[in-house]
Amino acid sequence: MRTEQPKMIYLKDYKAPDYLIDETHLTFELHDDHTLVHAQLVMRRNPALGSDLPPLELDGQELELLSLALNDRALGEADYQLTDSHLTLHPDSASFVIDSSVRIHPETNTALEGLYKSSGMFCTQCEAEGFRKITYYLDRPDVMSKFTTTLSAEQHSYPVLLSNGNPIASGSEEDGRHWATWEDPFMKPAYLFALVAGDLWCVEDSFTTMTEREVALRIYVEPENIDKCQHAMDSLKKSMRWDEQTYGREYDLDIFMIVAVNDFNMGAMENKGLNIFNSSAVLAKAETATDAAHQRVEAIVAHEYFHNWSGNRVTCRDWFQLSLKEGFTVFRDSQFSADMNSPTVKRIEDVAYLRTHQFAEDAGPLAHSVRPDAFIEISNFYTLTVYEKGSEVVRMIQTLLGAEGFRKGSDLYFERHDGQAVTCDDFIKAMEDANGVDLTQFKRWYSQAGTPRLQVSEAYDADAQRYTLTFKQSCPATPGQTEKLPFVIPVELGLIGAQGQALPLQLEGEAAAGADTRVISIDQAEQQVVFFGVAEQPLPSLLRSFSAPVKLSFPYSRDQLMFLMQHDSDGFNRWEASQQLAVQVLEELVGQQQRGEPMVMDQRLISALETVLADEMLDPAMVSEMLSLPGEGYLTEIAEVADVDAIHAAREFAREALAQALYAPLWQRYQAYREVSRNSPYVAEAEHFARRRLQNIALSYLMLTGKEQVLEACLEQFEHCDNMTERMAALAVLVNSTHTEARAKALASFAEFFKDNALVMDQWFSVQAASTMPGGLARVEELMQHPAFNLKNPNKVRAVIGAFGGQNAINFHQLDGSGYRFLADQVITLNALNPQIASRLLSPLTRWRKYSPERQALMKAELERILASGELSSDVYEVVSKSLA
Ligand code: B3K
Ligand code: ZN
Repeated sequence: MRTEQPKMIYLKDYKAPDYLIDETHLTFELHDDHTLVHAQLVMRRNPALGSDLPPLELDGQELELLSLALNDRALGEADYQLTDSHLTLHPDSASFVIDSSVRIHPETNTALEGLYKSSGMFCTQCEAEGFRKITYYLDRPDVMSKFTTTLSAEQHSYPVLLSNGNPIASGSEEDGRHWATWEDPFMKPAYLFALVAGDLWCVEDSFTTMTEREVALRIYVEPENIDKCQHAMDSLKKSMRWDEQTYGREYDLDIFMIVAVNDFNMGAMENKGLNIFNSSAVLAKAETATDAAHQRVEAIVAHEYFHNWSGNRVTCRDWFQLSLKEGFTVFRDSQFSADMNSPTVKRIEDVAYLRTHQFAEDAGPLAHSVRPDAFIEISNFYTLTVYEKGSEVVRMIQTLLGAEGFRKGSDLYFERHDGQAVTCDDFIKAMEDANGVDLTQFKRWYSQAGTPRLQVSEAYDADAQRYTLTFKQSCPATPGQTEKLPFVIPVELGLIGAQGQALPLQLEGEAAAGADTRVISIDQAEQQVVFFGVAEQPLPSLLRSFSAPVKLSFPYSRDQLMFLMQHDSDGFNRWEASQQLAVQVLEELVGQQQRGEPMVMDQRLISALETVLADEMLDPAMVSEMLSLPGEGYLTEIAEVADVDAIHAAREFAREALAQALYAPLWQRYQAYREVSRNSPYVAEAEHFARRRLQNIALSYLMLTGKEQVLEACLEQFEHCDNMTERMAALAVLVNSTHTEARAKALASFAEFFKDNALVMDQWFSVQAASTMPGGLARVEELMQHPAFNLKNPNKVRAVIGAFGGQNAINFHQLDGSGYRFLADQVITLNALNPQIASRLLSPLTRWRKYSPERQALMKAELERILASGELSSDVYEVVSKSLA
């Protein structure tokens, strides 16, 4: 908890460290009621900064100092200064050794940062600033050290003892304890340190690298989960091969380990050689994990593995540079997932997520640039902007340089900076140097927050056969940034003729027509692009593959959007046309609802989706994406003032209208696919994911018709399927239906069968917490009384409270303010237990400016109540105070 006014930390104040730590030797004595940590730090004055000897200020929090020595000389209280965040001592030579012993209490650590216990095992989470809760240290990423770690624990309860690097020695003691020593040959910052001790089993495999080295692969889990590791292991091997083939990156240690833990604040952590994962991001098998969970496991395993180069071998100089490793690594994992599955579908999913969530962040009170310039609590900056927009920025570099140029740049980056802690500027410089280009203006993407708008208009001169597109870019003000300079916006585009054919493109200065899809770099506030030799009035296909994270507008008519859905050669833009058409139709319905008029659905959306559904050649994954109407979250984001009730009513009305009109083809698809699922074993691969996805979307539409045969089919699927994907989908539609009896029965039998599987119960919780049926808050409060609920477990908090606040707008935004009050109460409780989780839960309240004055007042009042509730963690304080500012 905060004892002083929280301080803002600025990028402009960055200073290199006064001292370096060449070697770090750690000894952990793990006990059930305390842990002793001894640290020996081999240090020296940073030679780059001079030869004087300024005071040495080590970071340390919640540590009980037991002893301290400088060069073997024990220090007394007069020799150092101790506060609750620092230990200051006074070196008397340029090279010296510090020995410290501290006592810590992992057994009562509910913040899940530093060393803590989860389901009886010891584990760590040090990024960003958790290592300072383990020992006194220079806890900053630009201090890199060679670590040796010895851990000892009681052998019976903790047979497995792990840390980073390679195991070099181990032994038993007479008192029933044992120990192991690990040595990591690579220099690393403290945030990549990890330790695990527990009663774990492991699945083993091996990987032969591109230079024929054997690497042992191990996934450690609690014994009852040993049957759920194969998918993660397969994903790991695919990732290792992919990174060799795509980026020329080889793994560097003799062993790579993943450990699954049940209590974890996020998805996973890339500690060197010893990745620690939320069990939800490792464990997957057909019977207990959905297709989406399988895909998430594959993506997170890949993401953490890819960090070994983008993050660990080349790390961040300071935390303002977080996107250097996170944006780049998200980009790398998205390329990987695209290659393993369908690139178009992966792009659609990423863009839908970005536009719903990151665009909202970028338009709200917590908007910040990809490289922020100030923060109070770094944990609050593991954001969609740093991760997802950061990935979009890297993607734009690739679009501008081409795949080959980008690879040259990444090769140079890894070669030039291996073993260093660097900045986003260093990344860009490598891209520039490898390609002989100047990215100075492009770098505004790192420093300017907010989502740029790109307005496009057209003019066709039939006589001159000239077609002109005019681009106007602007960017709204964000906190602390009123004036924005033009961005470099790569716009990938093509022109389409009346027969649906791609028109040849001839730009100014070109003697003849060239490729029929181009990347045009828009770098001025207003800019014209002229196409020559255009024989007919074209329809432009703009921002193909969503080539830049901007809000594009072009005055397409609904008929033109239907035309693009049919004829655009870019798969992403065919989907985009379907979404824009649906947005126009839904916005019209919202207006009718608000005016109290009867809602009347534009038949064109129905007939467009009918065509999609009738196309047997179309990838079922694409059909699914097109059939999925824009979510309430996205409709909220694009609305000036979001009318929660009207948006929900309009979208439900449209879904029902589609279900009625398309009943026959949906029913036919559903039955055919269910038949396939019934007669073939579950396979965790893209084409099977796609089939089940469409099957389940069809089922959710069909249920809206209330037909008896659909309910029967739903129950048949729920009871007789062999996998969680079909079971969960059937349960979800029952939970959101008016078949109260069937719903209660299904929920009860599901809980009875899966009561001992925490991850399955998380799904059971969240499907109910997200149910838009009336009475949501009462349901959520009841769920929190369920024996399987536990406020100290982040997965449970996310499944119940997170799902209610984030995915259940109609219940959360009840006009009596009860949803807001509930969420604020939970934040206040969690603030004391786990500040990072408390701060994340706040997110729906931070968006208060989006809603009607009535709701705004209620939401604001809850934020104010939190602020006044007592001693706040820096995490919660920062989010609440910035939201109210
Ligand atoms: N690097 C970690 C995130 C750590 C978050 C700390 N609050 C996971 C990842 O992005 O790979
Ligand atoms: Zn990451």
